[in-house]
Amino acid sequence: MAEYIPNIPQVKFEGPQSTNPFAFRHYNPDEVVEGKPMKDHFNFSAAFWHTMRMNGVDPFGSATMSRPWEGPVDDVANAQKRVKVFFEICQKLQMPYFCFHDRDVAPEGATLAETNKNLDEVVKVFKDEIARTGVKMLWGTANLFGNPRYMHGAATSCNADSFAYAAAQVKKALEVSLELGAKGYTFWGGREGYMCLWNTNMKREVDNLARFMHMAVDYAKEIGFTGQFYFEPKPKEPTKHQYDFDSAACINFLRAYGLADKVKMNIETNHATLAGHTVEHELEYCAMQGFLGSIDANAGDMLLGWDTDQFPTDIYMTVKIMLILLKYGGFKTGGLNFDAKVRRDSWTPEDVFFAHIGGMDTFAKGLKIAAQMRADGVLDEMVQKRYSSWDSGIGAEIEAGKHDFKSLEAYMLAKGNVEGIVSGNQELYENVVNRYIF
Ligand SMILES: [Mn+2]
Repeated sequence: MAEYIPNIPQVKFEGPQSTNPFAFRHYNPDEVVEGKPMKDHFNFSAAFWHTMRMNGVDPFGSATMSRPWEGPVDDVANAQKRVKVFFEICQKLQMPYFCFHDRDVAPEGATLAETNKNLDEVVKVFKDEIARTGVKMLWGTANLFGNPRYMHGAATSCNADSFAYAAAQVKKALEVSLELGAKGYTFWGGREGYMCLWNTNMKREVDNLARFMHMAVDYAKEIGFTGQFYFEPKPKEPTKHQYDFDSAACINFLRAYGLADKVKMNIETNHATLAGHTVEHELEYCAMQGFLGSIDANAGDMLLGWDTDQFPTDIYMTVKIMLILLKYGGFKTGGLNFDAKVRRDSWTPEDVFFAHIGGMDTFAKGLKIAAQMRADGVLDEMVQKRYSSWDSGIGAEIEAGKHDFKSLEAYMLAKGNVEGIVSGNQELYENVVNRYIF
C-alpha cells in the first residue's frame, strides 16, 4: 500500500516523558481505566470536513493549506484519492472512527441524480478503506446549508422545493450511512433558523423541522438503519437565531413533537459557549434528562465571539467532560468527534497531526485525572455533605411527598427561621480539583 504522506510516522504511545511531537504521552489505547480500555471511553473520531476540506478558507482570505495529495481538479477521482489519504491519517493517528457530510466527500453534479452517482463512486472507496483498515464510521450527516438552494434553510425553508431537495439528500445520506455501517446519524441545523422575525412564520418552520425529522426516522426504520439519531445544538451562525439553540431548547422540541425516544443530543463545546453555556453544563443537562448521545470535541476562543472550532487542549475542560461521562456510564453509541480545525496559518500536513495528538492526549489525561478523583470520592463526598439536609428530617419528608405548603408553613412557624446553612466552599472545591491536576 503506497503511502501518501510517507514523511509522517505512525503515532504511538511513548509515555509522559516523551518529547517526540509525533507520539502520545497519555493516550494509551489499551490501558484499562475504570474497567475498560481507554479507547472505548472515547471512541475518538476524525471529522472529514475539517481534516480534508476547506483548507484554511475564511471570510477574509482563500485557502492557505499545503495538501500535496490534492489534484488540480476537484473531480470524483480526486475525491477518491482524498478518502485514501484520510484513512492513512486516521490509521497513523490510531483514530478508530470518522464522520463526514455527504458533500465533503464527493463533488456535487449538475443534477441530483449525477450528485448521487458521484457520491456512490466515493462511497465504494470508503467501503474498501473501512474493510482494509478497520476504521469505522461514527455517524453520517448531510450538508443542508452550503448550496444557494438552502439560503432560507432546508427543513425550515419558506420554499417547499428546498425542503423536498433536503429530504432527498438525507434519504441518500441515510442509505450511505447504512451501507458504511455508521453507528449514528446527526441532524445539524446549518441554516435552520431566521435572520429577521418580520419575514418569518416561526410556527410553520418549526413544525416543518419536526415533520422532516420524523420522515428521516421513519425512512431509517424502513431501510433497517438502526443507528442512533443525534440533534446538535448551535445558537447562532449563520442565522441570527437557530431553532436548535441549546440542549434545553432542543430537548423541549424533541418532546413537544414526539421525537424524544428517537433522537439524542450531540453536544459541541464551541456551540455551548456561543449559547452562553459551558460544555459541561450542556452535557450534564442532557445526561440528567437521558439525552446524552455524542460529543463534538473542540474549543472556542473566549476573546473571539464566533465559532473557531479549535482543538481542545484545556485540561480543566477535559476533566469536567470525563467526570460527567464516567458518572453517566460513558457513551452508548457516541464518541468524541474532533469537530476541530488547525488554524489558518498552521498550514502543513504535520499540523493536522499535532492538533489531533494534542486533543487525544488532553482527553486521555483528563480521563485519568477524573478516574482518580472518582476513586478517591473527593468531590462526591463534599457535594453529598452540601445536600445532607435532604437526607433526613424535614428534607427527607419533603422528598418523600409527605408535605404541602400548609404543613411547611406550620413547620416554619414552629421553628422560627432557617438553620444549618453550610458554606458553598467554592474555592475549596477549586483547590481540591487543582490537587489532582498539578
Ligand atoms: Mn463549531
